Amino acid sequence: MQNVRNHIILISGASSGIGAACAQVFAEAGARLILAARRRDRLESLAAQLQDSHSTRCHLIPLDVRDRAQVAQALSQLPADWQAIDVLVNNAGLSRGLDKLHEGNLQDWEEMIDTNIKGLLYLTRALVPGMVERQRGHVINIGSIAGHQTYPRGNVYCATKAAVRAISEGLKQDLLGTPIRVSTVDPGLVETEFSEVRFHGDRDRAQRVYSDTVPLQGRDVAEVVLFCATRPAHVNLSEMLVLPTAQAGATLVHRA
Ligand code: NDP
Ligand code: 8X3
Repeated sequence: MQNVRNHIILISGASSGIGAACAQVFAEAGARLILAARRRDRLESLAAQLQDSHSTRCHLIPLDVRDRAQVAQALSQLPADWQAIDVLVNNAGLSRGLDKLHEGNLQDWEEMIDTNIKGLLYLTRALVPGMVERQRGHVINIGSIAGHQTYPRGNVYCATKAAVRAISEGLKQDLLGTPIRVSTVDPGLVETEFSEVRFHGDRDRAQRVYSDTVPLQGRDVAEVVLFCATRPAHVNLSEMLVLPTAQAGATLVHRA
């Protein structure tokens, strides 16, 4: 098992859900954290809580991953002792809407494509060269079961997660011969702010997604991410599909 104590972990989308849970489990393992998301106040309170509970050193980069210039600037301005990033957890992402493709909202599409695909690419492009130079690093992309199975009205969201799979595969091929690892962790139903964001703030509709069943919690996924990062250097957990026991497919969820 590899120890991640004092390793530098950059987590995008750390202000909520799976990303915040990743911050928690890596803090418990003694890592240093670079926390990225748009909501600065959320990052600040998470960092304060982790500092109090685990003496975790955190560096915050409030940013919108869709903004290519902002990403490049934030990463190029990292203090010297935060530059040697060991693990990039590409987690920032969202779904917007659940509509038939021919009735879809173009703004929703752009937001998903720009965040889930382009944002992930910007961070990866900015950070992997340093990993190659240092001959050390791990990229862990948060995909989804939606990247394996397209479901009705999921169209564009599912396409973005299929893209995450393809990008992970391509990056793995391009890094072959280096010690850099690339993993994808692909969850099923996880109870986070995901559905509230998908349904543009409709909390009742969001709650129904998780009702009468037992979904995953952010921490369940975060523990798998930590497990990937702590395997011995010659072991790469290439693809991890993580479902609740009550889920057998993208749309096959047991409800009591
Ligand atoms: P949450 O909505 O709880 O968290 C999403 C995170 O992404 C937030 O921290 C949000 O921060 C961040 N984010 C969104 N857009 C941007 C942006 N433009 N720039 C920077 N950060 C951004 O949802 P989850 O934790 O569930 O989602 C995390 C990942 O897991 C996503 O990639 C999602 O697709 C994936 N996933 C989720 C599943 C689920 O059922 N919940 C299942 C499978 C995969 P902020 O708003 O502060 O910027
Ligand atoms: C999130 C899971 O099934 O809502 O990626 O698409 S699902």
